Amino acid sequence: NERYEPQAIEQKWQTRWDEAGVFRAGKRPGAPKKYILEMLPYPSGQMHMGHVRNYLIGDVYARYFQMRGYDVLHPMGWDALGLPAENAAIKDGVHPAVRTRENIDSFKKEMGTLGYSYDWSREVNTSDPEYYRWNQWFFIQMLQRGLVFRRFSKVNWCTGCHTVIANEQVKDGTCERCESPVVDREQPEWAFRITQYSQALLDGLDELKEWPERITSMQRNWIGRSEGVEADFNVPGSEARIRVFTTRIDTIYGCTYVVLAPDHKLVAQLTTPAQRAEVDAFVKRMAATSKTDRTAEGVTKEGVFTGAHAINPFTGQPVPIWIANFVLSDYGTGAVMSVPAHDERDFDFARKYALPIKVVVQPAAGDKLPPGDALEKAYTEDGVLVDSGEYSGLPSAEARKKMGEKLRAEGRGEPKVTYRQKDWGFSRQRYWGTPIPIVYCEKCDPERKGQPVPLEQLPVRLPEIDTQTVLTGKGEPPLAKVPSWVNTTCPTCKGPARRETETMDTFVDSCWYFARYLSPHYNEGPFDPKEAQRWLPVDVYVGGPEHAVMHLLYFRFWFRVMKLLGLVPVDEPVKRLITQGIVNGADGRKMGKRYGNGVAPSSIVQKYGADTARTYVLFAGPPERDFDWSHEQVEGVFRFLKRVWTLASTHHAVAAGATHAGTYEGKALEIRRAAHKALKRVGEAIERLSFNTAIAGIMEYVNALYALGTPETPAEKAAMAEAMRFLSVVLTPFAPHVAEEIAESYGAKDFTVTQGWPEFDPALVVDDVIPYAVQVNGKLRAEIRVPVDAAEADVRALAEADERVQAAMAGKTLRKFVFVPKRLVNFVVG
Ligand code: ANZ
Ligand code: ZN
Repeated sequence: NERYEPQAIEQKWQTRWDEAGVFRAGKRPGAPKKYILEMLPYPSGQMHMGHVRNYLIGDVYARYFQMRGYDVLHPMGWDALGLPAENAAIKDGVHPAVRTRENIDSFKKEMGTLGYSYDWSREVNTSDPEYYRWNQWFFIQMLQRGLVFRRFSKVNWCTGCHTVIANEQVKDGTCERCESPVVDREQPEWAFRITQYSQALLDGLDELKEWPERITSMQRNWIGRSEGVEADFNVPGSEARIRVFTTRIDTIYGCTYVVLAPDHKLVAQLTTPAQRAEVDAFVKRMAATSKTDRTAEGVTKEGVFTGAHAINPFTGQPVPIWIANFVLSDYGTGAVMSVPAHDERDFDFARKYALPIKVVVQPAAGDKLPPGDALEKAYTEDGVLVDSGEYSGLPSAEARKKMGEKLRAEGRGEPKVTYRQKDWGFSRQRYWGTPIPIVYCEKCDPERKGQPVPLEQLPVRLPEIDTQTVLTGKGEPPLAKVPSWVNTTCPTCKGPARRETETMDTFVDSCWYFARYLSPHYNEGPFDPKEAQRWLPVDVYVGGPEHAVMHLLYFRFWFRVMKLLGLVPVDEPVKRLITQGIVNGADGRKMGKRYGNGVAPSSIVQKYGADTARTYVLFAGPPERDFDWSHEQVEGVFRFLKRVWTLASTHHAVAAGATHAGTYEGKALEIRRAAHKALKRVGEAIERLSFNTAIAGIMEYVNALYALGTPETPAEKAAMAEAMRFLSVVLTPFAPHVAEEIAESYGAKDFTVTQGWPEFDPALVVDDVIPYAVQVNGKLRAEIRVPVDAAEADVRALAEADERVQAAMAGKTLRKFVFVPKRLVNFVVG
């Protein structure tokens, strides 16, 4: 074929790959494995460029490693449960299952047109009861081990989605998904005790050498380990003791007041009659303000005095007890000792309410701080203690140690490590999720703790429903509106009982789906542990950086639970994480509905073909960086593939099948050198995740072959035949359809991924000529090309022979000659 017509070849190859099962995992049992994974999509109706890019990054590796001889697992599935389908159902009455099915079909069809190398025999759908059954199984295993519990707590209630959402989904007091206000609500909920793993999850980060530093440091901050001390302040004339958490016990002699969270349990008890009205009003106002609104940066610090005092355990002196908006009841102990001289927040607060400021730490060197009432701002660094009784003169760190030990010895406190991370509440009051496998029996379980559904009764399936009456977005949770489902029998007494009507957060589904791919139809457990031995951990995981502290932390937690259950052999699920950058529109803003700047992948595929779409998206920038869509560049890539096509077909008549037994010289050698260098350069760039330079390398290679012209001698023809085979090799990860066409026309008997990635010949890739910069008085005058191993004298002679250099030195005397091997020479003249 003379003309490049992608539409004529792409479908053909997609069908052939599919029929031959060329991307099935497990075909090479003796070979080393690679598990290449991309975050599974939520099947919305349409695939966008972000998806395309995400899957392409994985696809390059899947094809490349298969060519390198690995047994590659590259699966795909659907994160099919969740809010959007249910919210849509509330609007238009289409059952979420129906909509989800349609969406998956169209999404999958569209994926097909891009020629991704998936092993579809392992497809997983999280809304399949055979999948979520194992969510329920995990829940029960974790319940038995104390890793699931029911708590009564303050939750984030989204007023738009009518459900609880995670802290991570609240952005500036609104729901990340629907942008409705989020309010605090007290209610019982189920939670995973992820905090039991805080330290393990933190330590594990050190192992993750191939994760982006940005992601590991976000996880570190999120877990928020803090080393400090808990100390008790007694309240005279009361049994009450206020326990504070501080990272700066060394400053305790400077504590001039104590602050409790407005919802701290001692507030009511401690408040004096004179202060009650003011305190009650403040507490009430705070209760109606969400946590984010209370503590967001820029929110003014405010508080009220309770009228009570507490005794500083070191000085024995009383200090006033306040309550304030900035102290959180769910961090540390919900109470702080305030040291205005050494903490900025306490300083501002003390100034505002005229509370005393007392300096107790002086800088170890330099100017001394003035007395507290003359202080301009808090001194927050470590230093040497002053006015601190027997601790005066000690450096901060040493004082912290001594003071912590003393509190412990006296039973008035202890050193303590605190984590900012919270347990993961996963109850959702929605329909389209995994039913929580719990039943409540009034007789056997009067406290309503809940009893797990017996394992042999799993899965607890979602009931069939009348969509319009059940999915209304109002009133009780949807499942509570299905009496035939809610009413069941108690597993203990066989009497009447009620099912839990909450469903699980869909982040549960994405905690372990990658393991289900290993044995998607296994029914003796969530997956076959033998397969886990073979395939886990995942070698390369590709997804959006927005998952840094939810999915990527939750699934690390879950993996450790799976280890505990003996299901997986290692601690961490993923070796190398790649977080892809954003695809922006041509206007530089994130591509999508919001700005109406979307480019539909299908429009590009239809017009230019999948190979152009693929190659462009990978050429537009390094995978981890954002890029702006450029239509000119799409055209440019299309023209490049046309050039590739023309090159291959022009030489076909003379070169296909050509062989040569003798030596290669002159042009024949140049062709071979270009081919072997391309193989080396593209392979190395792929390994370094530099797909754009890999593609640039292919472009240069194609240019070099054009420049070398038509092969004439038998040696040149044979060299060109090899060059065309190599061209198909290096194109395979990016433009696999064109690659197959070329390979086939040059006599390949098998698919390019199966034929493999040949080793380059080291003798053919050495650069025997390198450039030298030639300077005169440090100023660049010329560039010369010199044999790599040329001696200093030879380089100098060549440089001196250059006309531009001679012109620059004319009439001057040489003072010095500088020679930097393989880089530059400099003539110093005067
Ligand atoms: C006294 C003190 C003196 C503090 C000083 C700091 C500087 P991280 O590092 O984030 O753990 N704190 C403790 N519990 C709190 C709560 N529930 N709400 C708001 N603030 C709380 O921070 C620990 C510090 O944050 C603690 O150390 C406490 O203030 C405050 F010169 O105690 B510090
Ligand atoms: Zn019972």
